[in-house]
Amino acid sequence: MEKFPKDFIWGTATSSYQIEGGAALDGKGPSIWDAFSSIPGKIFEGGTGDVACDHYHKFKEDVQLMKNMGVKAYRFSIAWARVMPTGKDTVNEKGIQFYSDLIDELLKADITPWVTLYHWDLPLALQLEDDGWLGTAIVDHFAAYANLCFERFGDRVKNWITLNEPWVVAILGYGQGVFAPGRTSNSEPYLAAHHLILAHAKAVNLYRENYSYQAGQIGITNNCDWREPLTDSQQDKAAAERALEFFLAWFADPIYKGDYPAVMKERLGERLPNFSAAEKEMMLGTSDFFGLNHYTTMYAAHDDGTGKNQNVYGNGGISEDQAVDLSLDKNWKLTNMNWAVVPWGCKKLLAWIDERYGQPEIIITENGCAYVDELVDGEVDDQERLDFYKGYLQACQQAISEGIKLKGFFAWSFMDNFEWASGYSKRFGLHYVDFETLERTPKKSALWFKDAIAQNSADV
Ligand code: GBH
Repeated sequence: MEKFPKDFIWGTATSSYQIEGGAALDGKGPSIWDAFSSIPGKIFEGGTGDVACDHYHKFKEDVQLMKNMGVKAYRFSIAWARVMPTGKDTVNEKGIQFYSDLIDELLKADITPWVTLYHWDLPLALQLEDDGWLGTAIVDHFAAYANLCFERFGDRVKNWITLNEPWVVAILGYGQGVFAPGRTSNSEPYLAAHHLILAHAKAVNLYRENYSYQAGQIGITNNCDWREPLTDSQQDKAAAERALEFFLAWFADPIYKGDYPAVMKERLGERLPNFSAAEKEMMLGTSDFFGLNHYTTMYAAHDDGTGKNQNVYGNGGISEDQAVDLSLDKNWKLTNMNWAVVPWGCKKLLAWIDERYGQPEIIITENGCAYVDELVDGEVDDQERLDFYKGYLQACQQAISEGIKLKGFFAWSFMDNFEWASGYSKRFGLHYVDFETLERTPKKSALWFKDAIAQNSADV
């Protein structure tokens, strides 16, 4: 049986708005997701995160369920507006207390906390007063908020992730408008992304300068789906490479190489902001590990202008900027999100990162799938999810055996939750949540994980 390295980090992940509820409790301020989900038509069947999984009240039970699974690490996010209701200045001590109690509960259960500072729930006040990620003020506000978290939690939290998936914030929030704050533009995504990267870099610099005594590590999590050339033609190979650059290198190049990819500069002209020399220096090397969220794969072909496949299958960012046509293979199995299950794409992406960024330590901070799960006689037989994880974890194992420095894997998600624009209609969890009673039940995949973790292998 093929084993993972001894110290492999087996974890599971969630985010604040998707699970906590308590949207206006104990002094929490509103976030852009509270506002966005209150607008009719934005969320499937009008779902909101007002209650979600009520993790705010049930966190002890949830930690116990994690402990039952034997996970070594738990990745969660802090709701900025819970600890700073207006996003700046005033601190909400009750909000601090909630996360402090959660951290203590995890440590008591021998589970290492991995904390994401920003998983999309920006304090609404910062959107209204400072234009959210479009304004420059956000960089300092984010750093001050990060500072508060390091100061209050850094004695116990040693693993920090500044931002979750800035690509999603920029493209879905400011390009396509399907996520908060719901704006549509072909230039704002590049501006928002610019401030996201600078905010990340400033927070990391601050952590390293002021909190080195805490002896923790800090990084960023980017998301990327694999892009496989549709044919062997030079044009399609170049299209796939370009698609990956517009997807992942957009955010990773500034951090690992000090600037945006050349292809983005060429194609975007003045819609892509410039970094000053001082900013480049501030950004360079600001990730102690390469955080990666990976879900799926698509074929990429050169878009010859006829746009035959263009955007039919999904979202490739602002596709006209890339001149890439995306498509799926008819033989690929699809999840309930219509995302294709292609484990070898995961391995190829890991190899691409390994090569382009000089063998960084990589952590898969999210991987998972939605299926139509049903609770029958107290059990959920989600064999498809189990097969999905088996496939992706075996691909991870192969990558490691080829020398790629993959250090950990967090399953998305610990439990079914508020799936953004899809509301409560998509289930990604290892635990089933009945959204009427809020009762949690481990799915078959959670039980499989328990064995996999115990044996430190995907071949169980
Ligand atoms: C993650 O993002 C989020 O971090 C998490 O909060 C969320 O619950 C989870 O995914 C599940 O959705 O639309 O066909 O072009 C996932 C990022 C980016 C992965 C887009 C899939 C698109 C396939 N996603 N990608 S398609």
